[in-house]
Amino acid sequence: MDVIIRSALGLDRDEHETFLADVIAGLSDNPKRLGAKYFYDAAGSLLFEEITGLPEYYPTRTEMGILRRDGARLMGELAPGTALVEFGSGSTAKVRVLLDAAPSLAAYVPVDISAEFLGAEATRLQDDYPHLKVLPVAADFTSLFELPPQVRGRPLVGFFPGSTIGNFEPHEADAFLRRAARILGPASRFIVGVDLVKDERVLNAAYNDAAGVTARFNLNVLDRINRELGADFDLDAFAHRAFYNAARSRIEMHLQSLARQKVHVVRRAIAFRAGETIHTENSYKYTIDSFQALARGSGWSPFKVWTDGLFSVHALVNQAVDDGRQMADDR
Ligand code: SAH
Ligand code: AVI
Repeated sequence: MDVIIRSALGLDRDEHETFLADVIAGLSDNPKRLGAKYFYDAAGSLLFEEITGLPEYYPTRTEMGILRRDGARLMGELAPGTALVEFGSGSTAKVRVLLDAAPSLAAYVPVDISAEFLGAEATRLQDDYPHLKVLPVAADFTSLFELPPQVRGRPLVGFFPGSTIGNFEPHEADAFLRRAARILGPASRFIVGVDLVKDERVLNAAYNDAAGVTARFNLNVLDRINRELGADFDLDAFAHRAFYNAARSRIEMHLQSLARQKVHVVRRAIAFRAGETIHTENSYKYTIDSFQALARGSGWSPFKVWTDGLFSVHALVNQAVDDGRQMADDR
């Protein structure tokens, strides 16, 4: 399976150099921070898959339930030759439900930053759906990227499940939605999975599982920096911390230094105070109205939402074609 690698347009720096520059900049900042996209090397992708099966991590199970129940309705009627473009495809478990619900789809473009995992998943999917054109693209969706030439000119439906949109700051989510509208084009629709604000105990448990898998997922980013950038983080000297910040409607994940220590990244020494943290991820939770307001301001018209009370799946239509018209089944 050929994976098309599309680097960020306008940036001519090699991925390794960008990773190093981002790590040095983030660890030199106050408070220290690392971008959540760096969780996803091959090991991180496998750890995330393990998270999705944990009893405490409800988002995958609940979104799957909605897709199984309402998949055909949320795909709606498809013009001949329609292609589905998934942002952050991961294991492709969810798209299989949509492919089964909409067998007339002609092509599927999984887009993911975790290139090795993407290649393996795309091959598996192609074997299971031999009549579908599977066209994987390894790209960072925080920049503009090109779709494969085989889908240009086709009607496109975007799919962004898992509440990965929650890992963006609200202004980044706005920029992402605008970029997606540009990538998918004026006649497109977009299906977006969004986790909902809920009881803090449920949220805190989902990011502090008893088996410690989320802790391993969080710590893996330090392991990755050691492996790929020759750093000397002692993983036993950092602890996973995750908590719900109600004022900002987000789960925050941090790695806390258990002692005063120095870590070296290339030849740079980074000093940590005992108790100091590296902020590694936010996972924003929305209400149905707050997400629809965000979408409306970012180039998309919401026309339908499905929810089980814990999670929501939104169908949006590109404002470039919707032209302000109300859809018949407006919520
Ligand atoms: N869609 C799957 C996986 C969600 S995990 C699900 O719903 O279960 C988030 C996925 O997005 C991972 O596969 C990760 O590799 C990918 N990802 C994270 N940041 C990314 C980025 N900046 N560009 C492209 N893919 C990214
Ligand atoms: C991919 N993303 C939506 C997950 C989330 O819930 O924010 C990543 C994750 N982090 C810890 N557990 C899962």
